[in-house]
Amino acid sequence: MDLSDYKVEGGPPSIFYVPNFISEEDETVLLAKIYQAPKPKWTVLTNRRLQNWGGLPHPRGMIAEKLPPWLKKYVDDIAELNLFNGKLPNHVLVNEYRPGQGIMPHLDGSLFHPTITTINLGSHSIINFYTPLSNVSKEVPDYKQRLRFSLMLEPRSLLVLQDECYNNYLHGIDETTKDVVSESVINSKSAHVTVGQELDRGTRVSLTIRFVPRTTKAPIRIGRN
Ligand SMILES: O=C(O)CCC(=O)C(=O)O
Repeated sequence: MDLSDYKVEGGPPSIFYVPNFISEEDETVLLAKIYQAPKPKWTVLTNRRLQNWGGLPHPRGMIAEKLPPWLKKYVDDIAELNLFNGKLPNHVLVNEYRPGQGIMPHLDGSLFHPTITTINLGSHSIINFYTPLSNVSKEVPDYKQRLRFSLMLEPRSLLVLQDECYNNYLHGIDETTKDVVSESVINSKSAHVTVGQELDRGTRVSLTIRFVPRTTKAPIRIGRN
């Protein structure tokens, strides 16, 4: 697959959106495996729940764990795209969002190589990108004003964000049960939606596949110097 065929124009470099990156069958298997994970594998937050696979990223290094074969298969597919400077992706964050849930605008930060790859499962979602906050020190951010562009994410699609898009733009997902496709959605054509279209959110599960450069074999004593 030549990722350059899937470049999204109209935003900062570099964004790639690949519809139908995985099949419906693969999606069913992945969702089944995720929901078969034992209950303690889930970290429950107020507005979503998540699973970490490959280890728990930490500033002092991630204690790397082997990825299970059902997940490794897709991590290997992503590895073939050569997005991590010759390194192989080693971490998968699974996020589950029920209708009405989302994630506050944020940057992913320095624990990761500056490339995010996300496989989307279940429901669609719309991810928004905002200008960074650094130049407006004490203001309470008005995210409506800071919105620069959005991307529609269909189930089974792959999203790749790199470079300026990773480093400079905050990304977030609104806590809503219904999305209305706006002019800000820069990939509407390739994601098969039109401006004004209303879409009810279902449960979306995302697999964020990344490379954590700093790994360690020794146990980390969290909270100690
Ligand atoms: O679910 C997504 O696509 C976004 C996840 C995300 O931004 C994160 O976990 O930091």
